[in-house]
Amino acid sequence: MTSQNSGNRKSRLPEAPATRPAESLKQDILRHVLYSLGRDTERPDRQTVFRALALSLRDRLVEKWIASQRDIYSRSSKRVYYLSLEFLPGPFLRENLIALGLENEAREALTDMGFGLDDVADEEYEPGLGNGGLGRLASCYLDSMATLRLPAYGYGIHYAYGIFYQLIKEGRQVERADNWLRGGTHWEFERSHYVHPVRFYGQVREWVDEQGRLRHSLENATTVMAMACDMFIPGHKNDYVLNMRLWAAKTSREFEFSFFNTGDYIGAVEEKIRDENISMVLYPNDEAPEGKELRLKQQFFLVSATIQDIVRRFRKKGIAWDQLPRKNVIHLNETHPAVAIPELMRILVDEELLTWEEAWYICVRTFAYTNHTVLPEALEVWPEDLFRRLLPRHLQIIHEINRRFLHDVRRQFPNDPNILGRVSLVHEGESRWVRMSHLAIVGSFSVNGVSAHHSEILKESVFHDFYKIFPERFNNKTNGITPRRWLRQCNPTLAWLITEHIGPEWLTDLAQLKKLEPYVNSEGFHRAWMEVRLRNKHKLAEYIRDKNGITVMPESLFDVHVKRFHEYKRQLLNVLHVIALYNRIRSSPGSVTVPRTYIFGGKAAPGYYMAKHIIRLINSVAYTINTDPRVGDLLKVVFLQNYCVTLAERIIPATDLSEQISTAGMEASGTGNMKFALNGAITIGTHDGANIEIMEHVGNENLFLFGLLSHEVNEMRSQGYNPRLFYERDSELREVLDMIAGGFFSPSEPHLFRDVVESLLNHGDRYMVLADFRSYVYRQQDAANAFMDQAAWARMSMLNTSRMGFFSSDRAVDEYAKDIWGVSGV
Ligand code: 73E
Repeated sequence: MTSQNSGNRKSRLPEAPATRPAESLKQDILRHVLYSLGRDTERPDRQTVFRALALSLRDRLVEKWIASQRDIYSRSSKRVYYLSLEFLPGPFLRENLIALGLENEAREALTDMGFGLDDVADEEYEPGLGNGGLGRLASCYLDSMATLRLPAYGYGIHYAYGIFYQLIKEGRQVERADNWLRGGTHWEFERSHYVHPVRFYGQVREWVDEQGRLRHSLENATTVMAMACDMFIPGHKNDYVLNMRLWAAKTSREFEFSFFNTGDYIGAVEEKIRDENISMVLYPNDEAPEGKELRLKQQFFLVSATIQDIVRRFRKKGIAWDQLPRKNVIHLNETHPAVAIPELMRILVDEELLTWEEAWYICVRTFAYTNHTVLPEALEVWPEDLFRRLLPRHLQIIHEINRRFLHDVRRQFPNDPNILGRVSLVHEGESRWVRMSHLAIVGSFSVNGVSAHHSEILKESVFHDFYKIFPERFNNKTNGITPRRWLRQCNPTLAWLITEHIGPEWLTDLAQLKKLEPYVNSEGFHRAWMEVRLRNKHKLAEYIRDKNGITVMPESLFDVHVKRFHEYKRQLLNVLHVIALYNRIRSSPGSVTVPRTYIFGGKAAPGYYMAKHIIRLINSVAYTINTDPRVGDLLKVVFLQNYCVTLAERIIPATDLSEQISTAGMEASGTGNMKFALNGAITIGTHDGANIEIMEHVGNENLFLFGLLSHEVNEMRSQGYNPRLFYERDSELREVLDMIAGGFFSPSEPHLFRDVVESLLNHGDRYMVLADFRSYVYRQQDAANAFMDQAAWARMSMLNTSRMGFFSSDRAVDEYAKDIWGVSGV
């Protein structure tokens, strides 16, 4: 560790003025315009003002962070380390202003300088350091950990390029690099002297030391340095601030004096670039890992640097190693950081010279693991050869963990020899694979799923053997979302209306929303509620007109399907229904009475052919429908490009109907479903993930569930599902599929979408789109009928919001803290 001496711990923080009103904030902004950004204070542009405001807030955050750290330190609290390959924080400005209670001051200060807060906030470019739900969940949880004052740290990777920027060109997804750092880093501190070495490759040397102990060390390793970049996450108006530490890769050679003196200058620079590639780019694959060597390097890079940080803090305490689990818990967000388990073993056994048993005792009490998906293709495995080459010592340790584990299993299940192959950490077939989920389960004291339904599936099928071996480890923690960002910040007028009626406590105690229920029968509240919603829809309509050049009616039913593109999320089912509606309008005008605006958004992994093809189909269908004069205002289809947190914040408050239509049993939880319902949208969804719990809370009569249940999906599959039968029996469905296959939506390339239809009719329809089509169409009709009665719809909308209290990430994190982590607020 080459960190600078942090100075006398007792030194005092600079005195802050007792209050920091708008004037003081304005002075800070101007000071940063001049001294940090080197611009004329007379004529700063909007971007400069945004950056100066961000820097002024960072000043306040860092003061509070230091004070919070001192608190944790002086109480010697147990710490939570949340390890995630992804974080998706979204834009920080408004969030930080709200948390610091400085929104009005900022507005005033900026007005004084001739700027509007909204315009300045629009200057922010969000860090897209995650793919979707998993990364966004990590960020919601940090927000809640800060609000609950937990002694917690987020650890991740400082990717130079986040999730790609999506353009739609001629109906197709085109990816552009997301250079989120181009405007500078105003929220973070880059700690260029705060680095840890990370060592890959090389060979394991076995030797016997003077005490006769067998020792292991790594020789000829390649070393890369991990540099800390810190971003601050404030709690809601509680003066408490957490740190999200993201590691950036730096060449180790710069730290070696001789590096640039070897004569081969260009070669030296090339090596530098190769080393720094590790944190260059986020893998854009959601739920289908690419299995590339660089990805495994990224995982180990995060893990090694983080464990060094944890161990460094623990060593300072000067207490015995067996106290590690009493003072720390390391949470693994999915299996992506699971190599932390052999890494901690390696440090304890190889470096600290604990016995295997001592070290293992510590490990299994330190780690906890959350599983987020049961899709077979998403369960992470690595070729053993690759592991051996990149992390030779870790593979040895995994083998030893496995040997001992299988030994115990054999004793526990003497009559079931097949169980050994099923639970082994290494899959043995033609080729050998390390199974990361098995490693994570065996090495953790807690394994949780992310909704009640998903956690049951883990116990009953995916990890059933492990559940028999370690029943006490399995538990459920239903996901949650932060009400600060997903109501207060993204929907300020609705938030204001709520606060006006029930006070502001809901912001940190979302169950308080229940207090809205008495108002659902008040006409005045009804009106105000629907006015706010309509205003939000007007704003989104303006955005759509600006971006897509399409005019949509704010009074129409806004039916929204935004999320990553994946076949199991069934955007295709939605579009089949859109086409069916289109056909009804054409064949019997007057049969469709509720005008609808369909809004789609989401990215497809760049290598996921079918997902990209479905995006193209949606855009082609949109073009056909939007330009058909027979349709008029009855139906509009819009694809908004580059769905991201910023865009979600615009869309969600303007949504009437929220599409959550995954094949039952496939969406572990979903969190978008919660964001929509919290903002008063009604869900149309399947019996899947957290939809089921949303139904239990808001009431069956306040959402539209349809489709097969997950056990029915399984039964239908095992009995030999025949999608053709549905095609043959259902003439409306048949017409839709024939149009797509026949080139109706791609007249210049009639065969363009044939393989979409093939995947349904001839390749088994893995996601049961055809099996659920009819019940979806019926339920959509119910939704349209309900929308015609605006008073009844308003009631449903209000009841959704008022009953969503359970889905706060504060509740979820509190459960993690009590049931898994054993920590409480400082
Ligand atoms: O159901 C969502 C869940 O709400 C699930 O698909 C998602 O996690 C959300 C938060 O719990 C998820 N993402 C991934 N696995 N599950 C994933 C896998 C590999 C790479 C990136 C993301």
